Amino acid sequence: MVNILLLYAYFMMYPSWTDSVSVRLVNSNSRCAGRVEVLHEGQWGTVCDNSWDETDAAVVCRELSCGEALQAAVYSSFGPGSGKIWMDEVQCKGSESTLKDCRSKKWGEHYSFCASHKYDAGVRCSDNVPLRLIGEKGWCSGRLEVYHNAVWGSVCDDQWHISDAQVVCRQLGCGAALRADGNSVFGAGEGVVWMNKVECRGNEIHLWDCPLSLNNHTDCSRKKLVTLTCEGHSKIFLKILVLVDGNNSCAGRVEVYFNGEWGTVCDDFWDLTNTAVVCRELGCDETSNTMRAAHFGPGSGKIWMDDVRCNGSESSILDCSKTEMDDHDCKHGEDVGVICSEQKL
Ligand SMILES: *[C@@H]1O[C@H](CO)[C@@H](O)[C@H](O)[C@H]1NC(C)=O
Ligand SMILES: *[C@@H]1O[C@H](CO)[C@@H](O)[C@H](O)[C@H]1NC(C)=O
Ligand SMILES: CC(=O)N[C@H]1CO[C@H](CO)[C@@H](O)[C@@H]1O
Repeated sequence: MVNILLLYAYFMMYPSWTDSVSVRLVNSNSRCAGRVEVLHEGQWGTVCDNSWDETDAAVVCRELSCGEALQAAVYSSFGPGSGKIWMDEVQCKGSESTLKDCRSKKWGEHYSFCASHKYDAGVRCSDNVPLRLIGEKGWCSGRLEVYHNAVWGSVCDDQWHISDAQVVCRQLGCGAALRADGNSVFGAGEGVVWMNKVECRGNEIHLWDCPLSLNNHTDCSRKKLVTLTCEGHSKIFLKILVLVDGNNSCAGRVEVYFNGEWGTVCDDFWDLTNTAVVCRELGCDETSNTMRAAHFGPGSGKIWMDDVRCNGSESSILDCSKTEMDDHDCKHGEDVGVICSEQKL
């Protein structure tokens, strides 16, 4: 009887549960971006960011009817949650209709370092930010693309100024603009050119609030595209695939984000100096070990980097000497991994 009463109280308190609302994005000014929270046993809880990637984010964006996934945010970039951490090691295949159907650790089970809520996962979907930067240094710098008529396109550089870049950087959550360049500094890419003559004052909330020309600008040369650099973070993470207790976010296969895709790094010429740069970039202990030959399991998709040779003073692995991105003679069996420390807290 007590159980039935509890159940009744439960449904009265959480009617949305019956509407199968099971995921939400919080702590941003949009319902299509934020920290991921899932509803389970009548309680909202967070998702720890181990293995969190674009495929997982895409499932969330689709579930919320928020368009495409632009970013799988890690390290509580939308602020730490509180209470339960319901999911960890989420590994969606991409076809799931709800995040709750994705493979993960058991509900409520997670690595111990997740308990601090320092590693809550987040998502940005395209319906929130119809902008993205395509470049080598991750999410916060590169060639600007805007999402219009369900197609991503570039922006022409007539009248492109730092005040315009300011608005883009802010809208992407990337802090202040450091540079606003034209002339396709980050490469010419391909596809349509949607925008030209952007004239922001700098304090607008959205790029689309600025005077601009939105059209299929076939007259703009691909050598005249807008690029910018914001002060935000670079994107690199370690993918943990080995589900053994005691492993942590400072150990795993190295994956880097480039051109809208996560990819691995080949172990040719990889040495401890490289490992130390990765560990420092991630804010992990620099006392480290290199794990060659896909010790953490082979990745899939792109192998972005090969013949990486860092001198140790680089602040990002992407600054180290290496082949051109995607130019390699490796197989995923050579994916490099690192172990930076026992635990990051
Ligand atoms: C832009 O215009 C060109 C030339 O008319 C056309 O081939 C292309 O399909 C158009 N692109 C889009 C996305 O409308
Ligand atoms: C290390 O490499 C970086 C990036 O290529 C370069 O800027 C720096 O001067 C190099 N430092 C040394 C000590 O060689
Ligand atoms: C792949 C890997 O390094 N796994 C380690 C995870 O942690 C356990 C226990 O601490 C080790 O035994 C594994 O080797």
